[in-house]
Amino acid sequence: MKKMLFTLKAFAFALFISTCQGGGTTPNFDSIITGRCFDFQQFIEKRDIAELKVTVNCTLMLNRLKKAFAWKNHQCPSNVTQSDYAPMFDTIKNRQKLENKVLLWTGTKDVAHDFSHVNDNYVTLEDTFAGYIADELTWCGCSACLKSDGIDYETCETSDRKCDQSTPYWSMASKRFAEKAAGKVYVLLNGTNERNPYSPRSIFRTVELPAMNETRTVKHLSVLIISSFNRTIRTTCQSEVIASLTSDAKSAGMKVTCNDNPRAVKFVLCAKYPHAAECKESNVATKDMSSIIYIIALLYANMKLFH
Ligand code: N1C
Repeated sequence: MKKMLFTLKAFAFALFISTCQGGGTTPNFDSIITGRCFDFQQFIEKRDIAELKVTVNCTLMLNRLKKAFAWKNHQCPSNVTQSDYAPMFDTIKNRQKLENKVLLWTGTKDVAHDFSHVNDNYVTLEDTFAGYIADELTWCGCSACLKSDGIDYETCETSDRKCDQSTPYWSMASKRFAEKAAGKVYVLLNGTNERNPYSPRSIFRTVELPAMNETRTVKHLSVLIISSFNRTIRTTCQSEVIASLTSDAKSAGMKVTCNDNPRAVKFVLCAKYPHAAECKESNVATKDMSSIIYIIALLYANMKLFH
């Protein structure tokens, strides 16, 4: 019995350690950032979005990015701020406005990208230089680590996501992105998530909306609420939390419209999950639906190959 208890304790401890320890900086961080930097500038030519074109010195950009966090321990509160990343952002030469194209998201990253990848009329932060180079990467520094570059490849763990050394990067990138927005802006919210879809901690609420409030160049906020297939719907356009978002956006000078499960997004989801029950609904003419799904699936596959 004692032996069993000990084994159980050891297992629980191992589980605790493994869940506490986040991963360290993404291996080959330098090469990935440099490769993405050249890649973006080369291939953006093929996408018909002039506003996204940039001129960046990749070596200088990487050095400034690393200088923001290298040799600094990851801790809470964080010792890396947005102003540490400012010199890096200053290497990105592009100040063009994005008129009627900005697609913001919160808690809906994958769908937002599925959608923007098949339609050049929508641009997410990850379609811009700053979002593209850092997407899905982890990074942090250490003051006394074994590697001589001051970057921690073992763990980037902090007690709160807010303290991650990458958080000020995303805040700064999101702020600059929102400042470029003009005309109509779209925001994709998750209607099936148990978390508040308009979370007071989200970058959308704390950074992007205030940035648009400052510039006053956004005149219309189109709220799109999407539901993951086969999940309980918790938030709709009628929900209190959307009333609160509407009120904030109106104070920022925007007209607000809201759509539950917009067809355009649903078609993209159905291209990805053609067998989902939601894609077989009789309220969509089956023949029309299949041909649209087919076209979108082709587009989707092309874009995936291209990316
Ligand atoms: O905190 P969030 O969402 O509201 O941030 C999303 C919002 C989007 O509109 C983007 O423009 O902020 C921008 N953004 C990114 O593009 C991005 N890519 C990756 C913000 N964060 C981004 N990440 C990572 O996801 C980053 O680590 C950040 O902390 C999360 C935010 O996800 P969320 O809570 O769903």
